[in-house]
Amino acid sequence: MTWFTNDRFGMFVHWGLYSLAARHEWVKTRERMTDDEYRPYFDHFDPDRYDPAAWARTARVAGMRYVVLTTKHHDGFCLWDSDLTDYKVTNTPYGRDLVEPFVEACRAEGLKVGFYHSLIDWHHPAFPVDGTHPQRDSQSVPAGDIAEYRRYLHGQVSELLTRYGTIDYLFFDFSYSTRTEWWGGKGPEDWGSKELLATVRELQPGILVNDRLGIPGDFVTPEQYQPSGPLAELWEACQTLNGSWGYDRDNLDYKSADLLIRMLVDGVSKGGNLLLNVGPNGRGEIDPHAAAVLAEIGSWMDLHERA
Ligand code: FUL
Repeated sequence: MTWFTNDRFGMFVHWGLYSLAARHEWVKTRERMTDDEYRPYFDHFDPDRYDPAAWARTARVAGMRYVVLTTKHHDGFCLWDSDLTDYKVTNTPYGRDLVEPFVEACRAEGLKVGFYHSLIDWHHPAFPVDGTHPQRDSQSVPAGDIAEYRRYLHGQVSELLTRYGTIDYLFFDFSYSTRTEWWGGKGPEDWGSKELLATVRELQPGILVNDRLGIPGDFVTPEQYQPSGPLAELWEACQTLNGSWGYDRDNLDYKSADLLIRMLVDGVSKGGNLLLNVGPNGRGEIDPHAAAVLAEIGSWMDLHERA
């Protein structure tokens, strides 16, 4: 854990089909879209401006020391060439694995590599419809098969942890240890959390794993708030620049660099990390507002950071 508590500041990257919709990463479920309605984003996914070296440079210059990419978000779209689904980048017009160049670019900048991976999946037919699902109000949804989905989930995590060398960090999303009505009650036994975590540790002995499998992990993840004091566990606040994780074109409600620096200092003073999000657009670029805020943070870090 030494690197994690030393480095303190990371970049979260939410990027996927929803970046083309450009109005929040939950757009499919917020607007109750069917697979067919969501399909155009897949058919047009062709990020010609994807330049992971530029992302990694932006992160490093901002003073960030690790980067965490959404390999699959809740919409189920996979940014790598998974053998277990057709719903992946290599079947879009872009046609190439996006994760490998991302990992290489991070390493080239001396950054640690993290993956975010959604437990929830709004595309896989075996995933039982729950309160988060776009088809939650539909009268005729198939029951799903959680055991089959669990095999898929475990298989995909194994792919991610065996194809790209050392992976330093894994952010699963999300489970509650207590069952709640609104989202349908999936918990650690549905995900096979214990077995999954054991596999993760076997495949990547040095990896740090978050707490959202619904069982204890290595660190906890306050989301969009700063804890009021030090916590008993290792912790990392994840924060957005403008309230949205996925690219949200018309949302210009950006936090100032001043506020974000205060949040970083506040967290570090309480023993925590800051994972600050960017949502690149559908062409793969970090938009100018986000880039400007990060550059300003970088100037401050350059003056005040101590190795
Ligand atoms: C949440 C997700 O539902 C959001 O879309 C985002 O990925 C955030 C970091 O975690 O639980």
